[in-house]
Amino acid sequence: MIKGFIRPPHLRQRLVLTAALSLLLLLFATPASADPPSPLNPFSPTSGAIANLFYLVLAIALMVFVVVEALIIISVLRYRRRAEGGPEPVEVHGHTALELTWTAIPALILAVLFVLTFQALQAAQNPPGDALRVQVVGHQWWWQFNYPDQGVTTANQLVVPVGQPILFSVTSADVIHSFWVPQLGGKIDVIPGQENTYWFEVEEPGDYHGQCAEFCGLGHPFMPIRLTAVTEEEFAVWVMEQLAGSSPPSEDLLAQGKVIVESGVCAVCHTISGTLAQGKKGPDLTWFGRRPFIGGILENNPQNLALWLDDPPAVKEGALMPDYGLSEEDIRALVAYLESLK
Ligand code: HEC
Ligand SMILES: [Cu+2]
Repeated sequence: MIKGFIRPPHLRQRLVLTAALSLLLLLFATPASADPPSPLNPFSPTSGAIANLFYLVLAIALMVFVVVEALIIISVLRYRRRAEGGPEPVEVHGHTALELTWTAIPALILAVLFVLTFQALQAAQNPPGDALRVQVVGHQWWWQFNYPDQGVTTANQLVVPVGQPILFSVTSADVIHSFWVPQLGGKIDVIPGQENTYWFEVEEPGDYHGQCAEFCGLGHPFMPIRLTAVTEEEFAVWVMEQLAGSSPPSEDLLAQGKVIVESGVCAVCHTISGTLAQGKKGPDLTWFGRRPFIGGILENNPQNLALWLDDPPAVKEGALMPDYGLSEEDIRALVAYLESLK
């Protein structure tokens, strides 16, 4: 045996190590920067309530951590073996007061957290007063948004006014998804055959990023939610723009594109209001030319649209719009027509 080689570390070394590790843990527990769409950077009263709950739980956990660690360190120091052959330590069995205390305190903490969590959940479900209604339908792998009171339908892109509660009723056309815009509210399950409701209110204009938060198949990572919050006036203008009839294309190319869409190749799945295309399986294309993204992931411009029409699953893995082997001429006509819908 190599004497003194595998010696238990000194008490002071052990303390330094413990302190260093604790510091490291604290570093990791520090909230990340405000840049990513973090639930800890809330812009809605409901997400604010969730963030506050998180900080409360964190504070309580830190207090428990400090008290428990302090007791451990004090015990280690105070009751360490001081000398070889000292007296045996006294063995203690049961301590009613202590046991009652360490049962009562956690029970109390849990009871308080239960009540506060329940209140936050209730508040997130029932909007105060007048709310804008939005129906969310999850599809593999895109979002359908209906505004029943405005008669507007969009895909992947949500536009909402600031300072007004928005009441979402959420369901799915196929599998289970989860609707989540982290800075605005908690996750809500998107379940076929069931309607879940919840609300949030956006406090500041801007773009907010969300994402399907329940694995729903191949295209799951490409199921973003683009939410733009605008002023009440801008929202009214947006609704009017959505409702204004689409002007019939005059040029030959546009007309040709429209014919292809209406002939049934596209019409079985897509709706373009004011035309014969009334399919419901794919996104509504009525104002496709105004939409910033194709499939929610690709910038909407003629080049990208041509790429999409040429082979949708090549652009977005798993997309449920097949490659129709369209000719170059057909694609040109379709791009002209679809991009003119604005
Ligand atoms: C079998 C049904 C089906 C048919 C037929 C179909 N599509 Fe699609 N289309 C879809 C689905 C589903 C999506 C959504 C794919 C995704 O984002 O995952 C889509 C998406 C699109 C988009 C992007 C929409 C958006 O808002 O991002 C365009 C543009 C489009 N289709 C055009 C066409 C055209 C033009 C035709 C006819 C040549 C056509 N589609 C035929 C099902 C179909
Ligand atoms: Cu999904």
